[in-house]
Amino acid sequence: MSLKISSALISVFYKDGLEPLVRLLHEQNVKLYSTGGTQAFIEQLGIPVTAVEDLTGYPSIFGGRVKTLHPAVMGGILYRREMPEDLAQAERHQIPPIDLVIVDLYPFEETVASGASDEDIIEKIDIGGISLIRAAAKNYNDVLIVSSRSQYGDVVNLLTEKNGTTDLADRRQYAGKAFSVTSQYDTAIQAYFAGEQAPKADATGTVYDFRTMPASHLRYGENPHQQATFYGDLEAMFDKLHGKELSYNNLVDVDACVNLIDEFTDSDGEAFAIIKHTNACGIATAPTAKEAYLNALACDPVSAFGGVVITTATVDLETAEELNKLFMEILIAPDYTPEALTLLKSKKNRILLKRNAVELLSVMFKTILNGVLEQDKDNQTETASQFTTVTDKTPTDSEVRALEFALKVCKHTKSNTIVLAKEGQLLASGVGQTSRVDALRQAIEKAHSFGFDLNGSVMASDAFFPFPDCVEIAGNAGITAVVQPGGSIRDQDSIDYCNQHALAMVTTGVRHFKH
Ligand code: 93A
Repeated sequence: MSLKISSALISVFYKDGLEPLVRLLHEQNVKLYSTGGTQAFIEQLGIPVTAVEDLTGYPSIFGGRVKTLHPAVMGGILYRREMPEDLAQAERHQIPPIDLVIVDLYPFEETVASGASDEDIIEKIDIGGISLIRAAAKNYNDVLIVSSRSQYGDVVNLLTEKNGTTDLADRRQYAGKAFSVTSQYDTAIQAYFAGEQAPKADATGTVYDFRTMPASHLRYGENPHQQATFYGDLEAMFDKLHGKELSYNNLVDVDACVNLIDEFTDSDGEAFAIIKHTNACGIATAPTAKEAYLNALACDPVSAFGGVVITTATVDLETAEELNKLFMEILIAPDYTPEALTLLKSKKNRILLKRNAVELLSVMFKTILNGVLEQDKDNQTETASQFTTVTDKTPTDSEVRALEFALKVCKHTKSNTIVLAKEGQLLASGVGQTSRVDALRQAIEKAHSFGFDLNGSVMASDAFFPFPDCVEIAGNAGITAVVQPGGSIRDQDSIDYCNQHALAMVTTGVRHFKH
């Protein structure tokens, strides 16, 4: 049911970002109630606001421990608007309705992390705010709950679009978010009391709890005898325009595609990548989508069969005509022209995804032994300004661009890896080898088998060279520039070889293992 918001209670710890929402509510004639600090903030914006004390008839007491914990507040949120008994009681006790509750809780975790005293930490256990959130979320039938400052922007958009009204589906969605906020908050308090470290929040303050994420059961896991579930919001990430259900292995490859392609920006032109078993078997950048695709495909047209393809470009008809010749599992693009889409839909099982601008998780999890490993994603990419030339020969501008390109691909390829490239095109890579020499040999052999001349090409290595063997093999194959992290005690042996054979080498100081 669509409801107009007529009154709101605002009680927030951090006031930043609140102004646009308060201004919008004021414009939409919403009556505002607020607690001390928030009230002062709203007043200095020149917007009328009623103190919550005027609603309760009580001052804030016990050092602010009891501000909003009062039947007039809880009742105004919780009474059922469609129930005659509740309406009569609200009237008898003179309890006005509160249709919108906006809370930003005391920063408990931040206070713990700051090393504050036990006394200060306990004072930051929010009681009233949590109760407001739970009450409003419980009564989502009548009330909208905004339970974190991270939601202000979305709520402004919602209320602007719907002119100050909300639908039941909106309110239920925000109620779900609210219980996620309260459960994470309580988990942090529980962890504090148990003397444990609370689960780490990422930059957006999100603590990942799979139980609070939408779950989709997959047909099976990596193999048909394994059961599998995806936790997360796939529908937000992609619009599926065509094709069958995404499988477990599809999702793993889609993830690899997305992370790789995000290394490329508008300044690279259009980018196309073809992924097989999480590794790129083709990737290229070029001024046009078609050219980028053909160059990516040329890298290894054999492996490309049945691959997952991603691009930064809107897929147009001439590119779609080329793509249509390849048997691929999935194509991911920011958009498709209508003619391209019609053509690509001609293959029944081909999955076509339109990618939306949704943030990826900034952390990674992996189950091991009897626990879970968590780490930040490898979000660092070194470009020319972080390259240190360690050889007599300095790479040419074109080689530098090729080294930057190779390093981006290398970062997203299974270790041990060696990536061979020229400007804007992967020539070959050796992936997931137990020795770097094997990776290089594999790459050279592959490049030759697909007709590439490696003279003047460049090489990137995910980790340093413990011996000069790799640069020797590379030099013999015609490779002229190398990027690697550096840091081996035998670095000088590799550098000496490069100097004797006119190779350029740059180091980055950063290793990019991917296991
Ligand atoms: O100490 S409390 O648990 N007692 C309350 O009754 C109460 N009501 C709201 N803290 C309470 N709040 C919290 O106050 C809110 O969650 C918010 O973080 C903060 C806003 O206070 P002010 O508007 O005075 O800055």
